[in-house]
Amino acid sequence: VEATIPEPLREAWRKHSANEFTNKEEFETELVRHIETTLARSLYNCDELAAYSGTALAFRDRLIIEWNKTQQRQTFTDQKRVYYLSLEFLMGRALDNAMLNVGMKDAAREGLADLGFRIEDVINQEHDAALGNGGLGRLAACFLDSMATLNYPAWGYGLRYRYGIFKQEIVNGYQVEIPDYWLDNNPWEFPRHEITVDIQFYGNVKKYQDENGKIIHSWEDGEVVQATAYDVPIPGYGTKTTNNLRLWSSKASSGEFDFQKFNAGDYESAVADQQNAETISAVLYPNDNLERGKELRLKQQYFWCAASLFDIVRRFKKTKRAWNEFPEQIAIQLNDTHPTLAIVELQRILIDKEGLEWDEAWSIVTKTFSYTNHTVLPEALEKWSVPLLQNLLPRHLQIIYEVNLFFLQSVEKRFPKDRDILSRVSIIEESHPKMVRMAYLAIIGSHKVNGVAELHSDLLKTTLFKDFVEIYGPDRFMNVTNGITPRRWLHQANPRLSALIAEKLGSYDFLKDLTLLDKIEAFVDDKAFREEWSTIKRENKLRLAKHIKSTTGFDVNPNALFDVQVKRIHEYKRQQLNIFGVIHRYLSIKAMSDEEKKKVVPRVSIFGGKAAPGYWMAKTIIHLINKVAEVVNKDPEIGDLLKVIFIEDYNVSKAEIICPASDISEHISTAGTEGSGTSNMKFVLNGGLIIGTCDGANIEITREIGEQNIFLFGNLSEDVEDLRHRHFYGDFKLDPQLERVFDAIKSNTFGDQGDFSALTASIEEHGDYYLVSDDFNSYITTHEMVDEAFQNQEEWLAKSITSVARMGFFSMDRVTNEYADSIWNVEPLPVRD
Ligand code: KOT
Repeated sequence: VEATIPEPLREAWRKHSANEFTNKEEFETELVRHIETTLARSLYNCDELAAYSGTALAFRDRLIIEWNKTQQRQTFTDQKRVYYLSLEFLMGRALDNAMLNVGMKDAAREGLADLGFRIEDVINQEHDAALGNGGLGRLAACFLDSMATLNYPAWGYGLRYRYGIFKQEIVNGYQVEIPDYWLDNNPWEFPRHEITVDIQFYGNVKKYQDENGKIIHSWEDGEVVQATAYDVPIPGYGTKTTNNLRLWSSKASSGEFDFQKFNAGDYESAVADQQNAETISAVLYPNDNLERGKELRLKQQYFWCAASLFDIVRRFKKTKRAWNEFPEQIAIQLNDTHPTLAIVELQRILIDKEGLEWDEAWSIVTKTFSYTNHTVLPEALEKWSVPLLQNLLPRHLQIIYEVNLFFLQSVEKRFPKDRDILSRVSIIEESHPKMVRMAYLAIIGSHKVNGVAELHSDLLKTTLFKDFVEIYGPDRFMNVTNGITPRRWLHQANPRLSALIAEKLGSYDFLKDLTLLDKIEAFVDDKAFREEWSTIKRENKLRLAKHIKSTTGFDVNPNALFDVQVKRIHEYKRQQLNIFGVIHRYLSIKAMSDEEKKKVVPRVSIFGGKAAPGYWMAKTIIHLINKVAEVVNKDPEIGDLLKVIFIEDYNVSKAEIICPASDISEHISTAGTEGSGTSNMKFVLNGGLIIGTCDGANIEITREIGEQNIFLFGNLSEDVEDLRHRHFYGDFKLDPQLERVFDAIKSNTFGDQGDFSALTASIEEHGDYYLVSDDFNSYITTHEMVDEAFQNQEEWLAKSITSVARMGFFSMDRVTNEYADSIWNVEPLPVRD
């Protein structure tokens, strides 16, 4: 294509093509130009928000220049690309990240200062892009950052929700949800009104025979909704590569609205159709680790999969390659089962639209797709009812049945004597109504399936997917332990620590190769280094204390041990264990003499996280935390020894303040329930110690940093089933210390005990599924060890430094390279100048 454009034309374009600012002066010129022209403001009415918009526009120009070059290079080189399909991308803010990635933050800081602004205030104007719930969506965002940084030709595909995850307010101790409308003046997206796809729903399937006697399936009638592309540039760190995140937005197919209906006087129904179509991409489902089988969710999934697949196939067809080259050009990663319909959609395109034979098509499909499982929790495993699919996607249901038939036939051939295996592994669960098991469909339609931490992947192989390991052999199943991007989670969140490390290592190279961190272990006894390290932690604690003061009005003592648990609220993550532990501590302090109190290590227990709006038990836990905070924080017998803080509306930008400020953080899920966890990694990378169960990635963190540097407690995963079984048969005795906590709750110490009875009953009366009582003693004892360890600040500091030094393994770059090598088979493609 490149060669077909005449040289004079190319020369003219080259001569006039946009230039990037390269220093402070040029940045200021661009900033003022955007403020005065794009924004129509001036020196006299430029507030911080306008300064933010201007700065964002200036950096956006830079990203777009790089984005164009990257996309051209990827198109002309025509090398294999990765498509990462995720219903969630929890990006957080973009400006700070863009400044750091292009290496111009210092220039921007000085330039903004010249023009009368503080860079921190400007950065703080940005609204988080919060198109995700928690770990799964944040992992997708870290993938994008690493894929760009490592120069992989890669695109993300997602939905452009009008409303991201709700904003959380705490009113009288209860969570209240506020819609998160985030799209006004979002400079980071580019509407591509010319890139649209019509997506069909409902209707019915007609069968024909063509002139050669071949059976043709035609999906007819139904409704059509239009998908429009919105592109978000994703800059890599220290590279020109700028990848693309394409988000789809829905609207009625006929454009504005149906003019026929409108002219016929049916204005209301014309507008209603429009609104109906727009509903598809209106709102992110606010459930983490929970699937509820709602029709609108299924519509979202198909809308997004079909638009993305159409786009990918359209791009492939332009290359004029043969279909069997499709898997050599394209790798599609499924972020959990949410995009599983993409497998069915590709098969449909290949056989119904492109006329391939079933087997040839299916071979292309399975070579193209791979699937990541993130959870073993039964309530999170997606199943769609057959009647729902029949109605919404009739042709897809036929294909699913066909895939299942061929699959079961092959299983029967291999295991002729095993009667039960067929019903166990069937994609269709024979329930009422029948259900489609999406995880099974995803396994059967992929060439690789991975879990997200060693324990999690082992559990998949020995429990959930055991039969499939028998059927396909162990090679289809693998582990890739999660990671985090050191750019955002060290450099951006903790600039001073990053600078200290860079000073010792001689460069910022560790941000691109995190294993280089191991070199700081040599400074563990260096006095000046240690002092600087602890000063930085203190500064970070002060920054958080300031945030707490401004949002809650409470003063917290920066010398106290900051004990943090921030993540989605879920029974399996056991914030209830934490707050019961806090109550235990409160009761213990109250029972102390003045003399005994002098020995207490002051604590600030910090909680944060959202509960799914329909998850009552999670909301009850939030309520209890806030009620305990009310009582404890104003109890004169307690003073500074214990404070309980609930940080409202925990999100990515708050995590950037919280993670660097913890002394200890809590990762205390019931063993065998957390897929990986990634906040554990963020805290350790920022020099915090952790208390955790032997679950998810905690186990591998322990292996890397050494068990003397982590506080592990609680029952092991292999004992969980047996304990639950015993509880079920009545073998349950409430831990006596927990009983004391429950007694306090029941005597209305924290407000009306009736508010919390479901929570205590789930433990005392309903089998304690999450083993709170079984782990309570071990938890309390381990916290006593934490107190003791904290009193020896010198040793604590050594643990902190050593742990950071050994965290290289948890870089998202390692993760991305593992996927690239063993799943996608793609190579980096650096951008030329
Ligand atoms: C499941 C259904 C709906 C929405 C989210 C999920 C979900 C989230 N399943 N697993 N996760 C988390 O994924 C993270 C990234 O791999 C893990 O670190 C974490 O342990 C999972 O709970």
